[in-house]
Amino acid sequence: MALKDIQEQIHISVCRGCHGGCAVRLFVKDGRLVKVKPHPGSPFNRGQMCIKGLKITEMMYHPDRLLTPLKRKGNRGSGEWTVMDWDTALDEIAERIEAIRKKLGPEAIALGQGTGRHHFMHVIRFANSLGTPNWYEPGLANCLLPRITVSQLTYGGYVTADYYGSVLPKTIIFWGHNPVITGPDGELAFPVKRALKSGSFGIAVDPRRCETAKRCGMWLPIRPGTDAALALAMIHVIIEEGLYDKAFVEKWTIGFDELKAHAKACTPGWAAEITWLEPGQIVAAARRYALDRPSVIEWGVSIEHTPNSLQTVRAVALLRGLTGNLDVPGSDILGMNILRPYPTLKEHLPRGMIQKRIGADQFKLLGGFKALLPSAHIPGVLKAMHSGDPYPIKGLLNFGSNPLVTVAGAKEVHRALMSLDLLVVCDMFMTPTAALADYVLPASFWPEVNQIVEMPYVAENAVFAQKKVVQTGRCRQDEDIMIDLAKRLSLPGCDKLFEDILSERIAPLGIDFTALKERFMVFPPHTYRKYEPNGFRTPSKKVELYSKSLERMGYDPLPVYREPPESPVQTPDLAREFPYVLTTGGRRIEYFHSDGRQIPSLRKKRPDPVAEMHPKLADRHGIRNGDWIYVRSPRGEIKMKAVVTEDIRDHVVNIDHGWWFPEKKGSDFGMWESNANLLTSNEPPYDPAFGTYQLRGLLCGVRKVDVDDRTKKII
Ligand SMILES: Nc1nc2c(c(=O)[nH]1)N[C@H]1C(S)=C(S)[C@@H](COP(=O)(O)OP(=O)(O)OC[C@H]3O[C@@H](n4cnc5c(=O)[nH]c(N)nc54)[C@H](O)[C@@H]3O)O[C@H]1N2
Ligand SMILES: Nc1nc2c(c(=O)[nH]1)N[C@H]1C(S)=C(S)[C@@H](COP(=O)(O)OP(=O)(O)OC[C@H]3O[C@@H](n4cnc5c(=O)[nH]c(N)nc54)[C@H](O)[C@@H]3O)O[C@H]1N2
Ligand code: SF4
Ligand SMILES: [Mo]
Repeated sequence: MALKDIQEQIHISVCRGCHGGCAVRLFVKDGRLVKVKPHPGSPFNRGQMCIKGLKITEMMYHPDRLLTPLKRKGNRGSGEWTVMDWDTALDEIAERIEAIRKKLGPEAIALGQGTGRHHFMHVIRFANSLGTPNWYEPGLANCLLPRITVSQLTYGGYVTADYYGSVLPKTIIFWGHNPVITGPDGELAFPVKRALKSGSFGIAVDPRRCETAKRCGMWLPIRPGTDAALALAMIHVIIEEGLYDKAFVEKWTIGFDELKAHAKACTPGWAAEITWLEPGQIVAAARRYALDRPSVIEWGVSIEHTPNSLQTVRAVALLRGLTGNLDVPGSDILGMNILRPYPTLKEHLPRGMIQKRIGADQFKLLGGFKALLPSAHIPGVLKAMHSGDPYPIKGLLNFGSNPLVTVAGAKEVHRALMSLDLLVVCDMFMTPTAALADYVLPASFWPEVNQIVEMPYVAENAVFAQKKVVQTGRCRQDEDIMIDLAKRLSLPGCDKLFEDILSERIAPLGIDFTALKERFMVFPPHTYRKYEPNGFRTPSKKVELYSKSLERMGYDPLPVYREPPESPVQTPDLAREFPYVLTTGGRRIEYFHSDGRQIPSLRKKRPDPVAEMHPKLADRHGIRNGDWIYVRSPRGEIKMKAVVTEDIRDHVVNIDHGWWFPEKKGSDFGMWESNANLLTSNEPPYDPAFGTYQLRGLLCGVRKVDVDDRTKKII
């Protein structure tokens, strides 16, 4: 052993700087993480990492990191805090939860959380054991749930791209998805880059020529919010030109004739007018996907950020079924689901409470009995907080989310949080949301956490051990905090050891968590064509091109295009004042949503909130690259830095989301200046099944910031 290794301990673990999955080596010296390097032994990151993971020591040991529980001293949001020990903080929080529960019932306490963090399932467990149906995540209605649910309804399981076998995809459609930057949902940027380098042909459906599109052979610069029309036209071409897989369709699908009749009118000419694409581009993309097989569709969150999310995702999903690009080598493959489900204690949530879940009766696939992961509808929860309708919600326990910045309609979110009796926020840093809390609890970063990590996310083809190797201050892992709170409230399941929960999940692999930590990764060989012996796991045992389940729930059984509720076509009067199409939130490599703005090396790379526009659009307003501008929508106006680029189609403006300014401590952290969610709305219309609100394909205008305007507070 080298001398260096004696001084430094090296642990193999997994990064969770995004949804996660990169195998890492953590170098620990004197109880401190001194360095992180990629571990070469994983096919998912192939010995590479992104900048967010590599900067973890800078994040963990940042001077602003929360290290101890805090209690509010002055008025809500005054920024005055008392330092507390854990026992006192949790005793007091438990008492206040109990008081609300006694007075108004458990449903008056909501649980909030952020996107796919390690503690995601435990929040649901805590909510169920507390007896409240009202937990939520700002993704779900707007992120991944539509893709998972539609996959389940259409092919009986979630699908991900097959980059790990001996056959690579020949064609990859990146549909509103930029995995070279985002690598979400389990597959990481690295295998995508390798496939494109090794000859896979990429087709990017994206209003921007994003980082992934730049590596593709074809770019379809679509008008935001119109993806369902494109997918329907591709279905039309594939059927009318006879490009579908006839044997597969015959044997393994239902509803082909209905789909054929339905898509008859959805010609490339019809879709071209809606999507601002050329008919020839649509035909070429459809032919390539259907003929140059195996093919995959890498679908992203953009197709879900519309109030037509169910039908948009369904339209895209059907392309796989028509062409037989399902569970064969190099195609989109069905997950192996090698783990047992997380014990969410749903049996402890009384039936009456399920019915009381906010939004459950209206959004059946978000919160109803048929929902895969039933959760509450955020706009409804906000309303219950500030108006007491349909019943009061007076407490919010928020683990790892920054809703003031990440939920649509930031002003309403603020109003709702200000009307709470109890707000508990658990985070690593003081955020705009945490600043309004009664109690702020310090959370652990991923090298301080024990968990198991499924790859790909949801599909569970492989499992890794994430290990706690260091401890900072009094920070604690979210699950441990919830377990301690559950004990104080004597909730069901509170005596269960966390490690036993993890061990039970991996029991089907014949090992426990301790053994997994030693082995680090289990990645069984993939079984292709899992449907062959017993059919697909749908009611008909086939791919459901026509969905009777949706029909029974009152939703369209065949996909339909709906014009975005606010658009140059739908609201032409509004479009005179707000002439451009706005899309928000395309991800950046340096940041995860609203995280990371206080990390100097990341901020240096991306110092300002950005609005991208085409030179023609910029010229119309005298805007030059690097100018500060205002972007306005019918809801408000925010300040952004203009990036003028040919890599976006004319008439579209793309803005960053997640912006606040940790350095502006005394003034709401500048959250009213450049927050994209001041331009969005959480008002109806919503997707009828998921309750999705619109984050892409809104209307906006732009103007240059005048010199004397530059320091003005906008609202
Ligand atoms: N306009 C617009 N809005 C959007 C989007 C968009 O594209 N446009 N995207 C939407 C989508 S898809 C999503 S998923 C949401 C994401 O919304 P959020 O999940 O609310 O986003 P984050 O900014 O990541 O908030 C996470 C907070 O949790 C903290 N945190 C990180 N890890 C942990 C942890 O392990 N424990 C604890 N306790 N805290 C932690 C971070 O410091 C940060 O303050 O945003 C949505 N909002
Ligand atoms: N670095 C980093 N990685 C992340 C995240 C992060 O914040 N930072 N967030 C994570 C989360 S929660 C999520 S949901 C994923 C999202 O990751 P992706 O699914 O890749 O989504 P985005 O990057 O938001 O958008 C992808 C592309 O869609 C384009 N686009 C915008 N509007 C439309 C539209 O209407 N139609 C089409 N076809 N394209 C459109 C954008 O220009 C962008 O290039 O990323 C995850 N990974
Ligand atoms: S891609 Fe995600 S898991 Fe990999 S290093 Fe970056 S943040 Fe970590
Ligand atoms: Mo997300």
